[in-house]
Amino acid sequence: SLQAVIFDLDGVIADTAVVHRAAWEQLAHDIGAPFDEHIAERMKGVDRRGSLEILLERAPHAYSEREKRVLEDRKNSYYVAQIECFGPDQLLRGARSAVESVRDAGLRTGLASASRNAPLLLDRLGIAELFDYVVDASRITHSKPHPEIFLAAATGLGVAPETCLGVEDAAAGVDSILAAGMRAVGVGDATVLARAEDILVGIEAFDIQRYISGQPN
Ligand code: B16
Ligand code: MG
Repeated sequence: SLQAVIFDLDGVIADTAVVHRAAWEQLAHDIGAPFDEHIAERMKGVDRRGSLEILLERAPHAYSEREKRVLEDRKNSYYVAQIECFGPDQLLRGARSAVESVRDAGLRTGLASASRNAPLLLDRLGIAELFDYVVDASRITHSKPHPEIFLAAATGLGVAPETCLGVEDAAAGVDSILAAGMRAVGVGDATVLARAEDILVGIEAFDIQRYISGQPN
């Protein structure tokens, strides 16, 4: 039976997917690399270096390891400048009550964000105390869609992966949840998240009772 729900952060709880995207788009502009919808979608849920590699696939020239680190830092500075002025208003509608409903149902709550800025963001949003366990992204070696981050969340919560439900807005994230042997709920575009057992238009539509009583479709 269901014991825990593990949430993604960017694009599920906080309205930051657009902020990451804008920061990458600015960096693309800086270095003269193309940027479009398809590239932005592929970057979702993927860690900082993985996202940079996607951007550099079509960059005008190759970059050394040292140069890549400079580019990552620059993107991060664009991102952090935006989230530093975040507050509870930047929670996606219904996010706080979704996490609270899981706790009220007697289940454990975890956070599996690839973002090394997650602790700062949780603090700014005022929801850090709602999670029983937050994965430290800096200790994860394989980016989503690898299952490592969701498995680390289950371990941290002290529950078996098959008793967990993961909630994600990115295709790479849904694949990571499924590869971890968990049930997956997608938030957002049904065509992108087709492999999830359930797809919600937004976290506002999250109803924990559906997953406690109902069997996967
Ligand atoms: P940072 P999530 C992911 O967070 C974002 O979706 C992705 O766009 C970002 O590149 C990644 O975190 C790393 O973020 O550069 O802040 O460490 O969706 O897993 O919560
Ligand atoms: Mg996300």
